[in-house]
Amino acid sequence: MFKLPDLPYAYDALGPHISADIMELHHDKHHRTYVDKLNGALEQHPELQGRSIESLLSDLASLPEDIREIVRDDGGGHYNHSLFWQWMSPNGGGEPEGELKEKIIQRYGSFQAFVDEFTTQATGVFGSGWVWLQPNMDILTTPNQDSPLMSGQGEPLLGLDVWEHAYYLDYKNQRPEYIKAWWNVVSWDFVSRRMHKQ
Ligand code: MN3
Repeated sequence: MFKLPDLPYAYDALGPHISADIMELHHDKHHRTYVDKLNGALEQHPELQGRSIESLLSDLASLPEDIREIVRDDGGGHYNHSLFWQWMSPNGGGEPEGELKEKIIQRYGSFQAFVDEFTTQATGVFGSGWVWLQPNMDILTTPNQDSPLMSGQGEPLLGLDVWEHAYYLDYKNQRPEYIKAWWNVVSWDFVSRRMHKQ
């Protein structure tokens, strides 16, 4: 059975950029619902229990049809959010260092150019979805709770949730304001550790 991971910091730790109200709702309600629904689906298929979330999401086509969409949506939600909490930190913001910074500059010309491109793509996601930085330095977007993992594009180094539930309480419908604020809490340390893990 999958478990809701604890936040690695207090609900109010990301203020004023992201409020305690949002963090509590987003983690305790939204993420918990993904975990509960995923577990509910797997209860009907004991043979799948014990598989990692990465293994389930990277091979959706092999899953029984009756739970495939639930694993895609709620399993995707669990995987994405488990990472999302770690992609933010009260000590975040600023710029990456070392090899990660070099790779970004090599691809985008400057760190600011990368931020601008990522922001443009995040702003442009229609409806609910995510924007990602991949190990090959591509920026991708996905709808709903889809992950690049599902399309064989590997695990993302960095991701941003642009569902309205991620920002509506603080920023109403102003997604660009949320994205601007989010850069102040990005944990480049965690992004860098994921890059070196691969
Ligand atoms: Mn979310």
